[in-house]
Amino acid sequence: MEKKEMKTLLRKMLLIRRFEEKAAQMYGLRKIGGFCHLYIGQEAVAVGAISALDLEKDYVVTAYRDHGHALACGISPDAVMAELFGKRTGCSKGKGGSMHLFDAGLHMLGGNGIVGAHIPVATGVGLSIRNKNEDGVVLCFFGDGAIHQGSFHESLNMAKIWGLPVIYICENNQYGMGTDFKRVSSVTDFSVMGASYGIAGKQVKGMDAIEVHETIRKAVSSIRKEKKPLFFEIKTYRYKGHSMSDPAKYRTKEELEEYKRQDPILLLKERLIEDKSLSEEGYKAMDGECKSACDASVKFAEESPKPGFNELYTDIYA
Ligand SMILES: Cc1ncc(C[n+]2csc(CCOP(=O)(O)OP(=O)(O)O)c2C)c(N)n1
Ligand SMILES: [Mg+2]
Repeated sequence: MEKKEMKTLLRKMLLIRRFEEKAAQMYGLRKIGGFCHLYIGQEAVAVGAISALDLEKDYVVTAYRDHGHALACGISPDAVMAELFGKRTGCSKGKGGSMHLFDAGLHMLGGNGIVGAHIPVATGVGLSIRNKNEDGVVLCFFGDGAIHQGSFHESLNMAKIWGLPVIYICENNQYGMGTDFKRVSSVTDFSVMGASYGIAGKQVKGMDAIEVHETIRKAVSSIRKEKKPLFFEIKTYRYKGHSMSDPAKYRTKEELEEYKRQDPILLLKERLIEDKSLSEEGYKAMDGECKSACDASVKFAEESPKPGFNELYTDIYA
């Protein structure tokens, strides 16, 4: 990968990190209602994978921990923050909130609150691509808690028999709401989970944005030719609780510190500094720009209008 591309990955991860810190602060100030699941620690997964797509023709579908995926798809920090604030200028017109970020134009098809329920939706997008004879690929992200849902297994079977261009990505951050995945899974190596459907799987180091990017880039180009689903377990870790109301007492401080030492932003920053593609000052400037963009997104959200009452009856699917 070229140095310029590596810097782009670093910048995107930093933007997500600073955005999430700001969102946490705004949640504490009660500017954000409802649920709010932060992505801090997992940035390399969304950034590495989504940067391997061509969003003119490819699609992203994800679960409720979706701020990082939305930003990685190119939804602006303004539109995401305004959505968290429930404002009319939000990417879902302020009617979706944190778990339902969406932008059809940017091919980011949500943001879904029900564990595992979006896996068949992503499979359906794959079917649509196949039926229209298009060239796109769907990235479907879900958690280690979702992999035991029937929807995952039914989807993989259909994707295989119909030859659908879907890459299923389990972001294994080691926990469901508070349960260690090893306590609730018959296997601890999820990469074997596609085997009974004839779908190849692989474990990927999710703290390394470049490794994630290279893996998904190769997968995308193979799917464009071969039209068959693939499955990856990307090992990652969330630094914060499951949602804002979780003090995360089910894990040790030592475990958390161990993962922070492999922080995806730190790793890539050090790599770029080591080979002299980035200076400490250059990094600080990049960080400053990301912080300013997130500060500006708060101002934008604060100043934006709330949806009007007439909005109660628009965009209703019935
Ligand atoms: C069908 C369903 N059951 C239960 C819940 C409540 N719930 C919300 S998140 C969650 C844990 C999911 O964990 P995982 O898939 O690992 O995702 P992560 O939060 O780690 O990103 C549960 C049980 C839900 N939203 N939907
Ligand atoms: Mg999880």
